[in-house]
Amino acid sequence: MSNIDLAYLPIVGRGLQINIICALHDIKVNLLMTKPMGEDFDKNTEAPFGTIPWLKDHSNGIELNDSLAIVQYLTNKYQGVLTPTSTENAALSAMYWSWAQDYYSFVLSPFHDIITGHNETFWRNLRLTDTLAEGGKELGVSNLTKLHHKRLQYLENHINKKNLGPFVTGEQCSYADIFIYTCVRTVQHTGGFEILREACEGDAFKDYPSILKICDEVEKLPKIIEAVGSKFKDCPI
Ligand SMILES: N[C@@H](CCC(=O)N[C@@H](CS)C(=O)NCC(=O)O)C(=O)O
Repeated sequence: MSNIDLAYLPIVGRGLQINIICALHDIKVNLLMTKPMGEDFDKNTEAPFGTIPWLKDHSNGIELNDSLAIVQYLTNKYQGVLTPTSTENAALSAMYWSWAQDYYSFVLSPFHDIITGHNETFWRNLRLTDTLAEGGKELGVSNLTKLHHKRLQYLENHINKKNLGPFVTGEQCSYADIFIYTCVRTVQHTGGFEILREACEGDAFKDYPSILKICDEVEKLPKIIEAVGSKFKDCPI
C-alpha cells in the first residue's frame, strides 16, 4: 500500500498529468475519488481550500492542495526524468506549467461548465456566467473559442521565436510539457470537448503545429501510453 494519497475526480482535468508524473517517477499513489463523483474523499470538508487535486504524503505528513505545489513536491522529493536540472530550468518549468494552468482555468474549465451544465456560484462566474447571461451558450462558446485561439497563438509564436524543442524547456521533458500534452489531448479526444472541436471546424489545433509537435514528443516517452491508457477516450472532459 502506498504512503501517498491523491484525491481527484474520474476526469482528465488537473489529475491525469499528476498520475503521469507519478508513473514516470515510479511513485505509487493511492487514488481517492472525491464527492460528488466518488465516495473516498470529500473535497469540501477534507481539503483545506475545498479544491482538488489534494495530496497527503503519510511518510512526512505533508498535505498539499494545489496542483503546481504537488508536482513540484513530487518531482523534487522523488527524483526522476522530470526533476528540473537547474534553478533556471525549474523557473521555466513553473512558467510553462502556468501557461497551461491559465489555459485550463480560463478556457477549459469554463467549457466544463457549459458541457456539464454547471451554473452554481463558482470561481469563474464573473467571466463565464456574465457572458452566458447576456448571450447564452452560443456566445459563451464563441467567446471561449476566441480565447482558446488567442492563448494558443501566444505559446505557438513563443516556441517558434525561441526555437524551443523538443520540449518547452529544451532537451529534457518537464512537468509543464505533460500538462500541455494533457490539455491538448483532452480537447482533441474527450467526448465533452466535441463542442470546441466543432467550433474550430473539426481541428482545434491546426494552426499550432509546434505545440502539437511537443505533444507528440511527450507521447514517445516510455510509460506515457501505459499511464494514459484509454482515458482521453473514456473521460467526458
Ligand atoms: N489552483 C488550484 C485550482 C484547483 C481547482 O480549481 N480545482 C477544481 C477541479 S480541476 C476544483 O476543485 N473545483 C471544484 C471546486 O472548486 O469546488 C490547482 O491547480 O490545484
